[in-house]
Amino acid sequence: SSPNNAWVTLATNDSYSLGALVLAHSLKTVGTVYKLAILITPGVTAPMKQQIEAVFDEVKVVDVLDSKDQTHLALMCRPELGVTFTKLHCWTFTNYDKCVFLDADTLVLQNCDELFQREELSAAPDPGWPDCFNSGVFVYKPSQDTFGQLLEFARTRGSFDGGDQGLLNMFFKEWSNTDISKHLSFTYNVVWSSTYSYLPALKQFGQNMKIVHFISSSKPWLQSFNTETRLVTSKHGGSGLQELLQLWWDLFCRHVHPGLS
Ligand code: UPG
Repeated sequence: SSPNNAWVTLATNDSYSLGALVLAHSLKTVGTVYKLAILITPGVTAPMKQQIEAVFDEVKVVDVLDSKDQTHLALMCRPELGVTFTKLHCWTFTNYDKCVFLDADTLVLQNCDELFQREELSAAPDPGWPDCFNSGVFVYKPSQDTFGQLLEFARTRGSFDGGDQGLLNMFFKEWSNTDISKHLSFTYNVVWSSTYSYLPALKQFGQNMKIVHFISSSKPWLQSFNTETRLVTSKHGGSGLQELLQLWWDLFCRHVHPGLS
């Protein structure tokens, strides 16, 4: 039997939940043998939660307003780190041996179950500053102890970008110069930026892409979609983005939309 591993994502509201649902179906489509788990907050509505429960093996509701928990205390000092704190809860899935966290705006194109052979913390470089890893895809080992240390770090040191990426890069700062096996190939987190791309590399290596990450304005659910032709039209267009957005919408139409109506 396969090890007790899980893919983990996060959604704090219904729009990110759409991303999480499509992501889950993309993982099923590529035939992963591992579990699907998700962190949600009370910002996700009841009907959406039902859809999520039908697809994910485990749904953990994190209530950031619970005044008795450690998280809330930390939050009071730094309210701007709300979503960051929520993502850190992924370390509390201690019922799994190892996990891979995926942002809700990622899409899995090919099976990548081999990621679970990597150790904490493995991630791919961020194209904006490649000495930092992008925190949209990372391999980690759930641990209450690490969770506690991360919260303490957040409370005392904060995050240099106000988000989880700055925090995690400071906490796991040896990532940049210690162990190359913790550097995932960019193909595991192809951060799609509308402002920059290395076109010849895309042409050469594009077919190796395993996970695409639709950051900022390229979020699939924010594009316009023609319900008659079933085609998406991106304002940001160009260089293969359109095709990837279409893949997202095809999964959405086939597996997610029927459950919503
Ligand atoms: N998220 C929510 N609700 C929100 C905002 C974010 O559930 O209102 C979750 C969701 O899973 C999302 C992730 O958090 O995919 C990251 O947020 P996103 O809006 O996708 O951030 P980006 O600007 O696209 O991403 C960069 C990094 C990402 C990091 C984030 C903040 O790629 O990994 O979490 O910056 O540091």
